[in-house]
Amino acid sequence: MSLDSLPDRSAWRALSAHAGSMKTRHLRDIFHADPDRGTRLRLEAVGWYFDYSKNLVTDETLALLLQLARESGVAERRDAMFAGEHINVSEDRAVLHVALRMPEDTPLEVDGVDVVADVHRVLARMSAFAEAVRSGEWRGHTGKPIRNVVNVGIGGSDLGPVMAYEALRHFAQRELTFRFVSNVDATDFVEAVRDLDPEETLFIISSKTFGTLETLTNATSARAWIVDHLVDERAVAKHFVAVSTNAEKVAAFGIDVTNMFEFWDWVGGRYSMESAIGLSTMIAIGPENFTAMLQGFHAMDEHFKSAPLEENLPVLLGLLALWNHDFLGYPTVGVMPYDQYLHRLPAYLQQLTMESNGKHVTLDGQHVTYDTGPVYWGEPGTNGQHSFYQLIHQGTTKVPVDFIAFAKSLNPLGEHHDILISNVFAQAEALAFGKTEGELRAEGASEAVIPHRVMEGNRPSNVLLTKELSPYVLGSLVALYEHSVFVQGTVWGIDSFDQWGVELGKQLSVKIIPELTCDATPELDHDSSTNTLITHYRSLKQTGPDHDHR
Ligand code: G6Q
Repeated sequence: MSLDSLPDRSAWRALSAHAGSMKTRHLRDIFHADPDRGTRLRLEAVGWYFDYSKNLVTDETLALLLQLARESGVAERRDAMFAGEHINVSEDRAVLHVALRMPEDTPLEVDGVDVVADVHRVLARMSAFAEAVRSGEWRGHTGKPIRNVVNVGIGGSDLGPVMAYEALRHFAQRELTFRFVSNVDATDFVEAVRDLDPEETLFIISSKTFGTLETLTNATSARAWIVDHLVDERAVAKHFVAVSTNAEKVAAFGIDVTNMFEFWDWVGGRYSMESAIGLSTMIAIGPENFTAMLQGFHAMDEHFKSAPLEENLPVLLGLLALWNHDFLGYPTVGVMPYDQYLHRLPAYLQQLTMESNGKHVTLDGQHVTYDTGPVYWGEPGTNGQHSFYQLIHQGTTKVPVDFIAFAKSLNPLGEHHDILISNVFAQAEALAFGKTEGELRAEGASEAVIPHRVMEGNRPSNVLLTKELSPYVLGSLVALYEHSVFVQGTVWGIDSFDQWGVELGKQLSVKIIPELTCDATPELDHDSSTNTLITHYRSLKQTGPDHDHR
């Protein structure tokens, strides 16, 4: 399908003109003129209730956005992804995280291989291993059962596992302790293991490439920690497993490849939490719950694949984000889960959205002439309300917010849950409708304070509501955001599946590492700022401990 460049598509041009008039309108008036929109601009799919009526959109806006999706070939590219075509063009790879959650009886041949059969072969090995650890059958080197599981990985090999563990803690085997080490800062490793018994500790070294400096540095320290305490190199066999695509490097590191769980180059790091990268999740919640999570992912995949665009949850979520960013000019999106278990979801979504769509060239290498990926950020509610929500309500930057909420608490306790959820509805209401001078006066507010208390409103939000957090629901939620990222990336015509932007920093740090050792005297040939920083660092390193600052 050949496409016009984005700014030349008729829907894009129409939306640009339409945005001019929408910017002069207020959600108060839009609701006044269309009082039933709250019952109309909503969608129920895969157990989710999606209220998008508090966006600055009309039926015309929505029709134009859907036309834009059609003119941008969203459905065609989606089908190409599901068929295993190499839609990651800059790396010439298929993009098949959807295959990770396909049922066993749905073969999918890609480049001559049934990838679904491979997925289920690895899932079966993961299940057997997870059960062995959970039951105590897998013993450490000295014969003690494993009580602590430490995932060592970074980026996509960390954020998914830690987010999923935290999200699904309620379903976890509580006798086991889980830790996640990602940062090359030794503090991360030292603090993670300081109260653990090495005899009862299993490390999962998670790295797609098995070449990531941070992970290999932490893994080397972990191996030294085990070998030093257990005083036997052979202990590695019982205390280390690997998750990777690279068997050679796993073996070179000293982990027996029979203790390696594989995945494939068609799984992007940030799209890998339900692959073998989710081994820690499976050990925590058990294979049955892990399967339920995969089913949740798959249900959203099927919905994305088959629902008409106008009733398609990821399509609408993606198009609304694009409308807010490209046409209304809002630079960020706040994601606020009103559930403590989801406290790492914003960090996870930051990577998913920003590493995927933070790109300035199109698939054919042209510099874009429009804005791509917005900044995603957030915190769980209600904590954020007592810090940065001030700016969201009265600041000069508008922040569209995705509120995520559950009708039932996993920890019902007194009035807590109704209080929590009342805040979701109240915040969305306040953002949209604000508070006028007239309302304040009627309440008897003093004239001097009225300007400070006026809430302009007209700030868009979505509410995603479902019954209860579960492995299935988490899977469907993550798949929803994955596909909404896909929709936006497709309209922008960018490669949402590569990440060249993180490479340069990695290369430069490798050059600088030897320059930081104090006795090294290599000629520094960076810019004057970097040279001076390195020199100053070296001299600070040589000074004694500064007790006054402790
Ligand atoms: C994700 C990125 C990146 C990656 C990490 C870890 O999409 O590619 O975050 O996951 O750099 O890479 P390894 O798993 O290869 O160690």
